[in-house]
Amino acid sequence: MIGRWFGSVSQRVPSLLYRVSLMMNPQVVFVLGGPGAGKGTQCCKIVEVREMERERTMETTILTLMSYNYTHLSAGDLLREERAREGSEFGQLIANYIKEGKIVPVNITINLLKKAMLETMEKDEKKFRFLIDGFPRNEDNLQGWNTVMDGKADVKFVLFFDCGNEVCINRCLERGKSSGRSDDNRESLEKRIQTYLQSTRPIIELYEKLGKVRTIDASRSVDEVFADVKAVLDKEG
Ligand code: UP5
Ligand code: MG
Repeated sequence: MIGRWFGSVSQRVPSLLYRVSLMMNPQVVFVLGGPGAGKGTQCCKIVEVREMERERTMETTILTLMSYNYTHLSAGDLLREERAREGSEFGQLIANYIKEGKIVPVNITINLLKKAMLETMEKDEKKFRFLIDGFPRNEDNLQGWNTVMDGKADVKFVLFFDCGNEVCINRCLERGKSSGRSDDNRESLEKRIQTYLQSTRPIIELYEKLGKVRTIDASRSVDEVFADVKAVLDKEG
């Protein structure tokens, strides 16, 4: 299906992995959780991880480098980039929605996500595994995904960072001292939490019923949370 997404790459001499990937849809993990639950932090760690396994033989030490080979796409980051893009017809709308903690209409978000996925795969055909961070956040998002991506990408599971509201708010307020984010203030955060509880939790519950949610207790330290994340990824592949 990747081949169906873009034609020009097929002109190159294909690697074995690329030839296999031609028969596969892009693989997607949705990463969900409240504002400040640590979605971005953990996704960065997943992308960065390079584990070194030592295998001692009689005379040599072989170092094996391993990585999960995911590309991190934060829907919020993509929207913030679009907000800042000169000439964007959606800049003001996105700014208003983010400040109010409301969910941007899906046609905007899905086009940004699809474009980012395509560009990633065009640059490197081996990159067809994506962590989609902060999406889908409501029914509208889910319908948009299903309409646009049906048959074009496979959702493997949902990584759910479960964290109490107060912890989430305090983390974002702390970050707000230096982040410059227009929504890292108490007023926006109260709204973001309400949106999360009313609109995003039902989406997580929906995936839960399908047996697709992997829940992580995200209230602990970054490293403790990441240990659980690794356990999930090692199991799921
Ligand atoms: N931190 C992280 N983990 C920690 C830990 N274990 N212990 C202690 N501190 C920890 O982390 C937040 C802060 O906490 C950081 O300072 C970090 O160091 C610390 P981060 O990893 O950034 O958390 P994250 O869950 O990513 O928080 P974020 O604020 O990004 O979550 P949101 O989901 O609210 O924000 P997002 O950028 O996804 O969306 C922003 C807005 O965009 C939305 O409110 C909405 O208006 C809009 N939007 C849409 O409309 N549609 C979309 O699809 C996506 C976004
Ligand atoms: Mg984030």
